Amino acid sequence: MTDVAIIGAGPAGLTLANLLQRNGISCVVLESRDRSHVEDRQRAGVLDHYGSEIFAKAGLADAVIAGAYREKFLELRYEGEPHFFDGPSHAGGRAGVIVPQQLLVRRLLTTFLEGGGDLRFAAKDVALHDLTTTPRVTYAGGELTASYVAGCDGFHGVSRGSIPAAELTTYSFDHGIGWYTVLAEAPPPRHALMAISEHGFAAQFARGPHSSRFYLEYRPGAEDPREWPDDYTWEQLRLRLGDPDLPGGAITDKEIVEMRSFVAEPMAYANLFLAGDAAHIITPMGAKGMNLALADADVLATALTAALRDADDGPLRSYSDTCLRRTWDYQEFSRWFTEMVHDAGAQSDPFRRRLAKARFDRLWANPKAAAWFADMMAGTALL
Ligand code: RFL
Repeated sequence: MTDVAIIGAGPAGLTLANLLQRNGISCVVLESRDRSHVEDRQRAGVLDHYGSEIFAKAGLADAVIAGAYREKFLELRYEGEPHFFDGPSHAGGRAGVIVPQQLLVRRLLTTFLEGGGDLRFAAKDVALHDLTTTPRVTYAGGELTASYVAGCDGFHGVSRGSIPAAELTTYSFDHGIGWYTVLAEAPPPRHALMAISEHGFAAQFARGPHSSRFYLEYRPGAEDPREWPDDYTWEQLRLRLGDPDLPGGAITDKEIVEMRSFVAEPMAYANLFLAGDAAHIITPMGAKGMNLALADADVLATALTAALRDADDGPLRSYSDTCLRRTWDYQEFSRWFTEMVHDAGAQSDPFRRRLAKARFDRLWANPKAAAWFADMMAGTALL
């Protein structure tokens, strides 16, 4: 018997496990993959200010975010013309830091295990039972009972599917946009760069001293960019970034990123609580996916601690509502940002193109609009 069975050792599950461990609440983490797979999975890169505060507040800043590089400027390039957005100065000094997700996961894993944590890798065929009484979790080769289960097993995990369909309302939205992303041996940009152009959206981010990750919007269904010759990719990047001299280089990885949003409501059923991608996914615009997962884990850790240590289940009962407020707020922000940078393309409706330009102009003309944008980028408390 343990206090909390945590399904999944991604950012949500590992953050929750560390926070519970620090609060003296027992937990067991069950992860279906092996350790090297979990540690090497590359995804998010930006920990927002609110996310780093979660670790600072728990006394985990040194263990988790030591040495992280602080982001200052975001370059938003409009038809080749640079505009530098100084987020921290608009948000009272609050800024995100660059922490690759695999580094965050590795550090959280190490900290949890060094603290005596129980994490079982390669736990296949996890199934949840008796969620309305004393939950039981079975997996290939084992079984455990727990007072509560935290479903942190991502979008394709088993936890969400363990909730009776009649108890769940789901919302899905396809943004009708595709992103083609390539990793290239090409010098990184000075600042994170997003380019708005009639030729389509493009972005460039540093991935080490000699490489860059590029993103290019494409039309799903009408074209498959994985078939584009690399020369064409570079030509498109030069056009969209408005930089005919952009140096090329070997392309070492090509992927498609889905621009999809999903929310499941409520994020709880009986003694099961969903956190992170298990409950919601969001487009990469605004870089909020991992940060939402961490924020859910923080709220859940506090609520489980109140229930188990102080016999107060009020915070657990409001867990779903608390997290859904932030989830929808970030979904709206991500959609707002998506429209601003994609609707400017020549394929867009002319009216929407003008709206996108007005949205962009407001950021530079109205300090309150800039402050709101910077605040959303830094992450909000919303409790
Ligand atoms: P994860 O990271 O998917 O972890 C879930 C864990 O659960 C395990 N699992 C199971 N374990 C036991 N039994 C089962 N049946 C299981 N099924 C699954 C999995 O192996 C895994 O270890 O979910 P979590 O913790 O909620 O974290 C969510 C974030 O990973 C996700 O939101 C972000 O990666 C999204 N995202 C980004 N977020 C950002 O904030 N900034 C970014 O720049 C950013 N870029 C990205 C992204 C996601 C991407 N992909 C591929 C989805 C870029 C990409 C390409």
